Amino acid sequence: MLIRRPDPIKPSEITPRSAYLSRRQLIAGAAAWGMLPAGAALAGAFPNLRKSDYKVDEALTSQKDVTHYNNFYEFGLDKEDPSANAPGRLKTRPWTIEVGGECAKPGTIDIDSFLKDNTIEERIYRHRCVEAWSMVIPWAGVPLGEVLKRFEPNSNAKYVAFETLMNPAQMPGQRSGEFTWPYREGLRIDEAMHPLALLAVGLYGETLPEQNGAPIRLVVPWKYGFKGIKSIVRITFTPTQPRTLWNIYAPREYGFYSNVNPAVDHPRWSQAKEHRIGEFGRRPTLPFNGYADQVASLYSGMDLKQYF
Ligand SMILES: Nc1nc2c(c(=O)[nH]1)N[C@H]1C(S)=C(S)[C@@H](COP(=O)(O)O)O[C@H]1N2
Ligand SMILES: [Mo]
Repeated sequence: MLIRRPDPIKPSEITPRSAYLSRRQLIAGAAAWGMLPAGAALAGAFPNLRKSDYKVDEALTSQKDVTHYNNFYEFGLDKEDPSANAPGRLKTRPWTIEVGGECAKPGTIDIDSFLKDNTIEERIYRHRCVEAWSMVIPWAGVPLGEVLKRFEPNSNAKYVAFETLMNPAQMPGQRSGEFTWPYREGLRIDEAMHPLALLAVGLYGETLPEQNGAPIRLVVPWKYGFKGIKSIVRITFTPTQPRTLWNIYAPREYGFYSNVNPAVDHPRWSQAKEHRIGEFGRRPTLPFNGYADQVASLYSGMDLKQYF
């Protein structure tokens, strides 16, 4: 994120939604007919995946780009590093999230029970990185607020803090002292409870690849991509605004709110336009990444230049 290099723009094909859906249905159908060994072939599928009304009428970014053009600094600084380094290194089982802090029922989320016990929704969201590139991604996940409510946050819970796994043996990037590890992020409690905020466990109908934050990560589509913390192991309800990795590293460049805002430039580059990966040229960036109708009221009365 901090290092600006020219975009390696590859002419990438767009996978039409119909193509990947039919592929998934083919796999499911084949498995149902006993033509595939149970388990393995279906390990990535969600038998309970439910289509949702959360979608955008824009071409999906190809599955190849979504899974090979990533930011996950625990596995290297280049866009190709996470797909090269995370699979095989990041151990995603067993996996739990510890939930605590200002709540009546602190507890643990076990990823396998979570996948069984929740309805997994497909949601097609715009994804706008602070570096001025963007994608359209079909996520699979569960609304964050529904999950948080089960732990009964109390009236001191003004914010929610998130942490990524801390494990330098699995995550070579954490051996560098450049950043304050583990990766940390946070939301105001009303942002966390907003129905658009998603805990994602998959994309393109398949289990989340390691490089995209397996087994469970945050997606907040009206904010810059770095708010979407990957491979979460801890969620804490807090009375005060949590520190975040990027805000600690460069507070002038990365604020706590980080709402997508074409009118507030990054100190080193414009945020007015974005490069949609797989397309030529640049398209204008929309306020709140196109979700203003749903979320602008969360910030009424706030000076968004000050609270960037
Ligand atoms: N733990 C962790 N989470 C992270 C990051 C990271 O380096 N480490 N990068 C962030 C940034 S800058 C972006 S743009 C998104 C990228 O998500 P994607 O690779 O699935 O597109 O993840 C965010 N979450
Ligand atoms: Mo990003």
